[in-house]
Amino acid sequence: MRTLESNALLLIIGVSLQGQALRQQADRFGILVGGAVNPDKFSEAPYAAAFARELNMLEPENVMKFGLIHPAAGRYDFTAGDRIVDFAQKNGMKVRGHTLVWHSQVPSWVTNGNLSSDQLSAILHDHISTVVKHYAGQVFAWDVVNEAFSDSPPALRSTIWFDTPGIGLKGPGTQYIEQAFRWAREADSSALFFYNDYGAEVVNAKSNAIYAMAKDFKARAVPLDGIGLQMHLSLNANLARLGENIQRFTALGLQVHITEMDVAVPVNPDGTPVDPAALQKQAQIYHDVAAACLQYKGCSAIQTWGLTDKYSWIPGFSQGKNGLALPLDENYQPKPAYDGLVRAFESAPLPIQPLTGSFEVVSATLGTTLLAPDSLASVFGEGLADSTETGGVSLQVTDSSGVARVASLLYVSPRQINFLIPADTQPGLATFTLSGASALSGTGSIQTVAPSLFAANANGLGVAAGTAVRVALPTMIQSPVAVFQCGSAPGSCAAVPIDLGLDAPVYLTLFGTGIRGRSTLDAVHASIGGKPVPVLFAGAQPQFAGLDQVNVVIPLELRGSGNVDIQLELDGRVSNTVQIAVQ
Ligand code: 9MR
Repeated sequence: MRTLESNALLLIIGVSLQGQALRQQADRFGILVGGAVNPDKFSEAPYAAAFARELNMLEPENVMKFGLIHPAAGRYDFTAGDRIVDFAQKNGMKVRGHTLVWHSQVPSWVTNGNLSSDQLSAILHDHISTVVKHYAGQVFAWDVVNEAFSDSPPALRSTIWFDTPGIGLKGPGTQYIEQAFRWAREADSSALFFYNDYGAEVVNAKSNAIYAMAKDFKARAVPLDGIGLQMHLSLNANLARLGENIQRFTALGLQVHITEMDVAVPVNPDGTPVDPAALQKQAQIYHDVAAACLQYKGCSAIQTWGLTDKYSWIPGFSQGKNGLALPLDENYQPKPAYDGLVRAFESAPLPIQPLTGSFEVVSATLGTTLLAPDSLASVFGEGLADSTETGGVSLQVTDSSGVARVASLLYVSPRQINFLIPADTQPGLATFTLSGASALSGTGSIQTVAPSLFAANANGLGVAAGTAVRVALPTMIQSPVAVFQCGSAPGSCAAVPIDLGLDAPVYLTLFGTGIRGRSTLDAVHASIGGKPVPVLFAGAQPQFAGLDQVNVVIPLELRGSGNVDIQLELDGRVSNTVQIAVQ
């Protein structure tokens, strides 16, 4: 059992996020942060180091595309893809596969082969089947179909796979896409299969068309697991309806991955930004995209199309007009865009995960089986957010008379919630119901107990029962001192002598539970060595929720009593006894 002391420590632990790489930030949220990679660059040490340090996911920028992985009829080349898988496995990263069905990078043996629909169908089936099977268990998610919709008005793009001549499924609508997903599922029963596109990031005509397809696929159990939002953006990106778009796809039970993010910056011939504020604007866009994703549990990956400005498709594609699109600069140094991502992670509320494992309610102070009104209790399990924020979790205690009360939560960590059992909870069996991402409940037996003083537990460990404060009249108050000292060895707690030699009373501040909210000062009595002593205060310890404090005076006539028992009494119930040494 955790002692109050360890709970107290937990209460003050703060988590410093300074200096964490993106992947550590992402791990806190259980999401993936990835980058498109070129395995030819692994030999460049800073490249490999930056990818391994920052990311927990890799996606081949090109090497798993049809033209490279299946360059001739009946010939597959997995070498480059396998190097990515190998690098990822060595560095604890996942691999996202890209892409099985796309109109671009189709090799000439397919495009110029004068192939019939039947032949194309057989080729595509074999392609999907062979590639997905090769990477089964190594590639956790695939862009099965890429960019199948044209832009405006959104319609199925005319491609070799759809209608020129197509695989024989050009109507109605998305049937050829459906077929590709079914072939993928046939090849791997556990990978996640995505539809990936650009220009469909926010709610617009194109994303509406994709949404309609996704809804139809879900309704008919076509094996579609997610939507990739590519996120090739400019500085003018309008992201106002990004969250809404992510929301509607995740509401279908689909995952959303941000798959290819970059933000192109117009550059001068010398490579500097045309707009001096461009990198800050870019940082805000990176922030806003990550923040939108982090808002939705189903948005489970944020990936950039590359990682460093040294290698990016943007300058070539724009004939040098744009560049600087990625989070690290050409020297692998973080740019404002990188800080924008970090800022999004740092300011997003952590998701509340359901507790897994046992739901065990234990008293934090009184012993494992005894739960008392107004005392501190804990729930232990796995999976709660790594946060001292209690927002999002609530705990209700329904007592034996059926009355439900909300407990005050003092602390929520990945494995522990500390809370106060509400003061009016009636004795008997109570049900504790935790609500967060999902509801969990357990039971515990509530008993009204005598006040309890903290002392060493049976192992000699624990928290001292009190501190003594000597008041030298008329005004001087000395610093409090512990009246117990407990070592780490069993039974090593000893009372620290309290010297009553001076002509001034000693106030003893006792800590425990079972007082607050259930008594008035008059109802609390204390005795030292069997003799009643004045009680000056009994109530909540103001700085520590859940802890009670009782202040008593050690009268001067107890001088020289030696080891004596101190005990509290409330409503006829007496506390445990703790020894002090009065000299
Ligand atoms: O970044 C890729 C570039 O190196 C290739 O030449 C290009 C054409 O195959 O593809 C680029 O990646 C694209 C991705 O596969 C699909 N979405 C758009 C990406 C940028 O064009």
